[in-house]
Amino acid sequence: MKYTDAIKEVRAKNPLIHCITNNVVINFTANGLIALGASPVMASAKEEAAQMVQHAQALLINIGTLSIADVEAMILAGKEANRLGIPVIFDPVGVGATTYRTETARRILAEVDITVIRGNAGEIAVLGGTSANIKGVDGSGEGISPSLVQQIARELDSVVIATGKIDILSDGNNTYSIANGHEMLTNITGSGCLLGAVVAAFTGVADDIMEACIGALSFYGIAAEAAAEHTEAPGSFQVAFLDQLYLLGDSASDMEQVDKIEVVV
Ligand code: ATP
Ligand code: TZP
Ligand code: MG
Ligand code: MG
Repeated sequence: MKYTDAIKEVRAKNPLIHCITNNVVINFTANGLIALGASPVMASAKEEAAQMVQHAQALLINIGTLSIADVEAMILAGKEANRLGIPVIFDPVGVGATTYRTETARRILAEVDITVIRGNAGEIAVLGGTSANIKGVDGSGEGISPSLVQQIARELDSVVIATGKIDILSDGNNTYSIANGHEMLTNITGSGCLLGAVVAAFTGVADDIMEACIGALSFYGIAAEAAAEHTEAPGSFQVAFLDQLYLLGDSASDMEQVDKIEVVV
């Protein structure tokens, strides 16, 4: 499947994405998934988190607002997703900012087989054992080298996506940069968190995980570029961005003419 067909596949199959995510972005994530053509469900009670996975095509684990109960649910759901063979996307929000976050991220990586890790460049650097400049849940805006992302993907045995002005993704062998996007995404909360959910939707319907990730990242960045054309402040940008997730991409040429995908390592 071509990466430009990935969005059509999402819209045709309307995958259910189980999101155990933070309480800042729950509503934005649900609306973003619906706009895209997927279906969200948020079920974070440990009593039902694993059972809900049985209905889903992908699982998102996001540690943005951690509690002990959430961590238990994340691990139970993650193990069930592994048993069923559905993709698990992990967003290590704020890893490195506190010991609890770092220990929890390591525990999840040890206990759950993660398909794709999506973090800002600083979070990915921390997971790779490098120190990074973390301010709360925000990265410093500094980039990360493609070869380091490739090395981290090998070490963690997952596809790794490090986002920022330029996104880098690697499965440990093939490494790409994607330069689509708009800096307005840094002026709204949850743009990284929603991207993790969008990656989950694309991987949930795909045969090839890397191709699904390339499709998700380029689609998301191009949607942001289109939204920024019509708006000049964060409130209206957020609404326009949801609209573009809904409107963009039924024609492959919408994306092919403007994508900025390169092989880098
Ligand atoms: P942070 O907490 O540092 O804001 P995040 O988890 O929100 O990080 P980002 O790295 O901001 O994640 O990535 C979210 C989306 O915003 C990605 O699609 C990324 O490509 C895009 N993005 C981030 N910074 C820029 C930028 N300066 N220019 C264009 N797009 C950007
Ligand atoms: N605090 C804890 S989680 C969160 C905040 C502000 C949302 C972070 O969203 P993103 O997508 O990483 O900007
Ligand atoms: Mg952000
Ligand atoms: Mg984030």
